[in-house]
Amino acid sequence: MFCFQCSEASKGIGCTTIGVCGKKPEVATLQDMLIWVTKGLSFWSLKAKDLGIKDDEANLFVAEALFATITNVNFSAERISKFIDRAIELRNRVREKFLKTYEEKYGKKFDEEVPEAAIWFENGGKVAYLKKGEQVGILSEENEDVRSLKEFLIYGLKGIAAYADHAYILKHTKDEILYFIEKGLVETLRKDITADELQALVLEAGKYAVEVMALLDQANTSTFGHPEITEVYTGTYNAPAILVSGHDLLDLEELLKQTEGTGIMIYTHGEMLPAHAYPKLKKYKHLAGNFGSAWWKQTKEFEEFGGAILMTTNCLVPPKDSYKDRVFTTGLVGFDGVTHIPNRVDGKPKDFTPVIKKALELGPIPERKGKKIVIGFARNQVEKVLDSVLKAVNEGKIKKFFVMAGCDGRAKEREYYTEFALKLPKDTVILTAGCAKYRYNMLDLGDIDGIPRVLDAGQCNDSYSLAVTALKLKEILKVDDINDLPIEYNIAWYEQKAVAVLLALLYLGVRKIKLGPVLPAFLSKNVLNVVAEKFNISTISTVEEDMKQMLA
Ligand code: SF4
Ligand code: SF3
Repeated sequence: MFCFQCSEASKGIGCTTIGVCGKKPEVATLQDMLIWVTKGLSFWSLKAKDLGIKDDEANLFVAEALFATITNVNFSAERISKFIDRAIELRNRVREKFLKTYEEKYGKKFDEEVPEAAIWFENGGKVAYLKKGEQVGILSEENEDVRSLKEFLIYGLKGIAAYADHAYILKHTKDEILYFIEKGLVETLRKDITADELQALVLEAGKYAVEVMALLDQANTSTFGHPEITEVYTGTYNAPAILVSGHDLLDLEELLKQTEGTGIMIYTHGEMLPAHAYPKLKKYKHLAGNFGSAWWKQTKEFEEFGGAILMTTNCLVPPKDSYKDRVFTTGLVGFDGVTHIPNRVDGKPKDFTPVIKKALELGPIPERKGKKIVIGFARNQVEKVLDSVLKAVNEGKIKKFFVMAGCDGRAKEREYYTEFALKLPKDTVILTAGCAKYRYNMLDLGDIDGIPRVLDAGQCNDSYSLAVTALKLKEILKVDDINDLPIEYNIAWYEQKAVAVLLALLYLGVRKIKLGPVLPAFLSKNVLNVVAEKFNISTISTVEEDMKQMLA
């Protein structure tokens, strides 16, 4: 195996024997294979599009397949193997439709050369996939810089795909986004593609990252209402309980409906925390609070929790045997030996009965005292308090904003973010989104004239909200360049959704971003130089040094 898609890539180079995340070589190889056949499917989808043929199921599947390969989503060899079966099935379906229409239209058979990924097939299922997967992985591209750019593009596409899938689940789609994902994938099959062409595609991915986050924002807010400033309790009550993690708000809503009146309390974990701020979700009295913190602490926190646990998306850590039987996966998440809640059929809600039964069987969890934290500062809510924010800026009470969005992770270096937040002068405000917030959201950093010093916009995709806020400030303060605003960017990344968020910020013209805790292993030296020079991106050093620089 060779994988270097996340910030934990072994030795800063790549995981080769087993993933630091726990991904086994077999799964890594099958994921490589899945990406490859998905490129083949995308090839025919784009060809078909040129002839006016559209296969919505196939286009969406491309996004789902990419999402399934994001770090900490799916560790199941069986499930990934089934995804490959399906990719080949859909690929052949779209191909046949195309070939038939082509012949009808031109009166001759289609005879252009096609990439191997578009036609490969061998009997043998998983065994054959593993054999082929060995040949089509990341290292099959020999040129280091081209490889770097191809993977940079694919990781951006993975993030875009995940957000597109989230939006789709809430019935919001945009064909252009799905077709761009396919275009990007197909381009990476080209042996003759130049670094310049790839660079242009990486930047174009930023445009679609903005679009998809806007689409998801629209999907979330039109379905669940605009997030409101909300106090969330972080303790637990003495009652049966289910802890819900991941990013899928519809899963949470359906579970809330199905547990009403059962006496079960529902808690959020990790990236599900922002759910408490949505009017249509917070109305459920048994959405009782937030338990624990960021994803990487789940081996400790899931064990302690005592109730049933539902993982709706990333980040799943391979569960320990001590609590594995209380964990359930759904959507694209998978782990062999963990019960999976199947997808919706015919528009009917998912059936969470096994999770509910488990929670009741486990009985009441212990009562624990917790503090309250304030969330819900997405764009709409910020707009409402913008006058007081501007007043504080004009009176010099707020000197600077620090966007500290992104991911959290287990690396020791990430203690930097807690220290950074603690040491920031009292006249600064942190704007956050994503699970990076758990490094400082319980610190009691106080407020400035009633404006909390940590404004939490929501999940990682709600970084879009932060960008909208920045653009709004640019307009009000009549500033020509977004980089002239008193905003500094200190972004933490872990997985590929954060790559999409980064590309979105670059597309919006944000420069001088600090990216940590480490620079991506997938950026070759040359590519890194170009990125650093063009966008003025650098990595973090010490808290003191960075703060001095950013406050100057
Ligand atoms: Fe390693 Fe990250 Fe890939 Fe997991 S996802 S195998 S930790 S690089
Ligand atoms: Fe966190 Fe996985 Fe990235 Fe949505 S839950 S931000 S790491």
